[in-house]
Amino acid sequence: MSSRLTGDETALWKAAARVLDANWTGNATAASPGLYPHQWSWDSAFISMGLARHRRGRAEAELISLFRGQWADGMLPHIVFNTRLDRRAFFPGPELWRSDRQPDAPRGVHTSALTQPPLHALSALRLHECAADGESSRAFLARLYPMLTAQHHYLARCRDLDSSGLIAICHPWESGLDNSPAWDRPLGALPLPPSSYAPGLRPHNLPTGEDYDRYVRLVALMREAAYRPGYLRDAHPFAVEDPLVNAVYLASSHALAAIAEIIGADPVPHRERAQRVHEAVLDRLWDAETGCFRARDLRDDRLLPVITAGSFGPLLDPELPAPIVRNLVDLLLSARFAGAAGYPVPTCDIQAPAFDRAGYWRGPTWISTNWLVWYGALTHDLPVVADLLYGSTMRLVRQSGFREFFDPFDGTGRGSHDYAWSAALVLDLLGARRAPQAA
Ligand code: 9WN
Repeated sequence: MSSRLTGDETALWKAAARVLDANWTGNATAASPGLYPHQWSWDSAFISMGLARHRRGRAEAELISLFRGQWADGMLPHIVFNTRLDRRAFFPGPELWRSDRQPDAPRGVHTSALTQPPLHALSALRLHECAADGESSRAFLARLYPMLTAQHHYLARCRDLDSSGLIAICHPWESGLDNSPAWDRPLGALPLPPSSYAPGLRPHNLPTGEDYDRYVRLVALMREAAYRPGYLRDAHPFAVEDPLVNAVYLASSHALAAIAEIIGADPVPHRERAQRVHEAVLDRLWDAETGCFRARDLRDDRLLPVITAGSFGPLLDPELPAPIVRNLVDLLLSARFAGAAGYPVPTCDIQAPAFDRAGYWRGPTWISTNWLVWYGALTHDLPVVADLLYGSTMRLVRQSGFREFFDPFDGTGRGSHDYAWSAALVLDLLGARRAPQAA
């Protein structure tokens, strides 16, 4: 901790550190002790950035532990199950995925068979940027680099379903923004499964009922096809190119290039990939008519109608043209997002019919999406926007604690308590504030 933190910031720092300490399981961090007791992929990327400011060794262990779950084809699963817990500790547990029957899945650990936004290279680079011991940090990057490269190869080889350069998600859970209204149209087009899958024990606030049945049905379809890339490309009913997922992929490709330079590997293929994604995001996901990015449904090749916080994802692209950056900032500050919310950024356009202030990813503010927009604002040297995000995020946790998500109008905390990424990203924000060069 630094003397440059105010007394109140020091109290916040200690409270956030306590959450991360309490959620530590020995080799990784439970996303939330009661609700999500296992290790989630993009959670770990966020969490390790907070751990890097608090307990450096654990930040590295967190990522290494996650990559234990990586499949032989490079796929990094969205859940790595804690084998010490009861198999029924979380639904859907290992029995839905049956990774143990897949030849590519690792032995000795159960995983899901979906992936999540590939934030990990960006996170590894951030760990390096705030490391005190440069040499040991370089050694860590050298150890992680082949795993990160394999993850990116998998995405380029198996998830660029239309050879456009963009990667597709094949399940709403892969977006990280599970029940975002952006997915309503492709999800609604799926026939309802004959019987209900979702157990009655899903906690209040989470997506339930028909949506949940469709989520599980999509997994069952993938599992029946043995998660084959050819099936995902040609037949799977849900295939969407999302601006946030692709922007994270792009930013991580730049980070991989930087990591390659640090450890003496070849950065060029990563730079070329980033350039390709940059062009394809503009070409395929920018809707000039409405001045924002939207997800594209590959099954009917149309842009999806709802504008969400994911539309701001491309701010993570350092090459985003200035007029588009201005458009996004105008939209962000308008009454559709920050302009009409006391506690921005709502995850869905407030003026959209699907907006729901309490509905998980259908309106509430989340610390992760705030952090991504904050980081994007810094990428484009927009200090006023970055300060808005910083202030709003601090106000949320000061008022309501490290909750899972928050009412965007009055800041009420919702979902689980002691949510790890909420605590971790507050540590990162505070850490960046006191050492601006690491921001
Ligand atoms: C489904 C763990 C995860 C996050 C997701 C968030 C939520 C799970 C769920 O929790 O998803 O994987 O049960 O709804 O939507 O972003 O990674 O924190």
